[in-house]
Amino acid sequence: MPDRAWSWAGLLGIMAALAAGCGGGGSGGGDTQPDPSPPAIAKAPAESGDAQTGPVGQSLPNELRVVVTRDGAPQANATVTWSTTGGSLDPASGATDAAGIGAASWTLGPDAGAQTAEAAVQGATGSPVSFSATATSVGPPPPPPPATVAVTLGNIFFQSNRNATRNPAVDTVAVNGTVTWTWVNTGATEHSVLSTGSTSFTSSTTRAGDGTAYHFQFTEAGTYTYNCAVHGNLMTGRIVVR
Ligand SMILES: [Cu+2]
Repeated sequence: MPDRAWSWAGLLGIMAALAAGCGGGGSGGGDTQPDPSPPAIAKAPAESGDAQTGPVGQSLPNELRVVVTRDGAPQANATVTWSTTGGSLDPASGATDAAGIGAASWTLGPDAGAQTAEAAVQGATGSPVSFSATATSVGPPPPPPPATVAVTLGNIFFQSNRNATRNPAVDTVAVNGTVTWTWVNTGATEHSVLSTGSTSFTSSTTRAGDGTAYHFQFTEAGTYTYNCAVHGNLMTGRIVVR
């Protein structure tokens, strides 16, 4: 990376020049210049990123921002060191821009509650600047939908075996999961599972017979509605695949 190498060389040069300047001022003879004022660091006046709230272990939406000045003027290329008791800051150390702004992205640590981060500039008035954030705990992820779902087909209804919803019977199944409709106490009455939605699946034939079953594997996420070819919207159901 030639760019990076050049930039490090430049930084070292600036640091060497500063060191030489200090030494010269101290040991020099007659015409001493007044010591330069120390730099000052403070939270950026706008959008400092202080007091954000976010889930533990995740990056806060806004960067933390400080402004470094000297005698009231923005100081570019000041090295800001970022630290936190939990989590991480990116970058751990960075230079201020032309407006004197230094910024870092804060990924919160694993513990819920108040967390703090600091920005420091060596020798600067007001250093370190302290930021706070509130980390919220993350609940367990919702359980995945089941891989198999059973629906009872009766006279004259569809009913979810899982949650007892009926006309419509509403079920959720995992992608690649299988739904089984079983004819229960239907006697000689014919029924079917007829796909009716714009996202469709393969309908069953129209048939009678207790214990008859129809299976369909849903390989694509979506919402699938159905009714019965014989009884229409007198018996309905819906399958959500996700
Ligand atoms: Cu029917």
